[in-house]
Amino acid sequence: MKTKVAIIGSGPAGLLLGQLLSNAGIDNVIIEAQDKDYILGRIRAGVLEQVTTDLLREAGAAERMEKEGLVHEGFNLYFNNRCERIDFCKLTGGKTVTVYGQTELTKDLMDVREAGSYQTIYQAKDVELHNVNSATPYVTYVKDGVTHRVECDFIAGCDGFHGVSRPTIPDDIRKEYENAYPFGWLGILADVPPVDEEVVYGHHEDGFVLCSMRSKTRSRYYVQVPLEEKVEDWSEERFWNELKRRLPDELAAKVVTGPALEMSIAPLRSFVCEPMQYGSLFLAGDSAHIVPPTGAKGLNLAAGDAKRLFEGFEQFYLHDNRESLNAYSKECLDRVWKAERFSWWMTTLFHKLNDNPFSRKIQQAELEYLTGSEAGKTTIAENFVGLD
Ligand code: FAS
Ligand code: PHB
Repeated sequence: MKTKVAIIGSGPAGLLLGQLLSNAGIDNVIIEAQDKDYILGRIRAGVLEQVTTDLLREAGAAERMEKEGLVHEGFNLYFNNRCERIDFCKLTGGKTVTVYGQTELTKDLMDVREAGSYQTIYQAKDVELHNVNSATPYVTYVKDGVTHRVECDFIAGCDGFHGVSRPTIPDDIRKEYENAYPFGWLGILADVPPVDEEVVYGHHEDGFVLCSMRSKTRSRYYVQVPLEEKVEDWSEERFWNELKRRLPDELAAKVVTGPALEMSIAPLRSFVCEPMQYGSLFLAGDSAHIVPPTGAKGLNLAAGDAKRLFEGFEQFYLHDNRESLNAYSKECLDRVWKAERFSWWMTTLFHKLNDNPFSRKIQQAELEYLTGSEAGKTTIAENFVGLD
């Protein structure tokens, strides 16, 4: 098989890039290790920045998001037994976020791709990238016991943190930056009405708590747990009791409990790979960077990479200009590191970091200062909705 751009991975980064390329008539194929159901079964992000919703519209995949997505103008911070609302719409001159599950976004993009003529190869095993530092790279994979070869001009590594693309950049070229956190997020998805109309971030002496949603009838909650916790040790009842214990009384009283559609523990990690490109290989999304979900940035960073990489391919194929592709990594990393900072900062602000009482007093003082200052609230707001 021959194509212009071989995309590894059918998550948000790969699907968004694939749709933008397809709409511009630039030939591409997506090579994905799993099947559709597996991908759609992963419960992940929920908050979309305007850059992501605009990109969904540009890709022609925004119809359901427009109907079902919940536009939010603010969110709430609970600490020291009080609530502070951050009106990020007012503080950023009108910017909003949209609550719409990554699962739904992924499904919408898969549906649009299937309606078009560009191919996704699912359950591709033993994917390997070859000759990436040349003008004639190619990809091999095994499907149904047969080895296939895809000749291409470029490879887009959209295969997530555990994919094969990033390690294809030679060790002496690739520099990785990492910060691991000694805790994770235990999440539950349940068909119960959300406790509040907006997202709630809670700072409690026993750990972080997050109240989010997927619709007005489906809620997504998280509690911070030690890294060694096992999800099988958490019954639904234990989860609901711990969630309510960490919320202020007036909010806990409003929690509607119910059976879990899904429960899982996600580890928290900050990670950046530099550079995000090597020869004809370009990394986009989690293959290049990971943020702790406290800043709701992961999916949005992936969308930003897909948009910027598409612009590079568009310049190359439609205007015979390689400069934009050459600048991809530098321009993405500037945006990525600012999102890494905000995600790290929100994580250190809201989570129980250690047993030292001093740490908690500092966190409380910082939250008091930030929410008592127009400048403090503005910095939270402009980062949460996404920097220009
Ligand atoms: P993805 O990981 O989504 O997609 C990569 C794709 O590549 C997958 O389909 C995978 O099967 C495929 N693949 C992997 N290896 C391959 C190979 N060798 N060959 C072919 N295909 C291969 N972000 C938020 O903003 N908020 C959250 O609450 C949040 N929660 C998360 C919870 C978890 C458990 C995880 C892991 C991530 C979470 N994220 C969250 C971040 C998440 O939303 C990512 O940022 C987002 O999925 C990034 O999309 P992609 O870069 O497309 O990577
Ligand atoms: C979610 O709805 O899953 C969500 C919301 C905000 C975050 C992370 C996850 O910071």
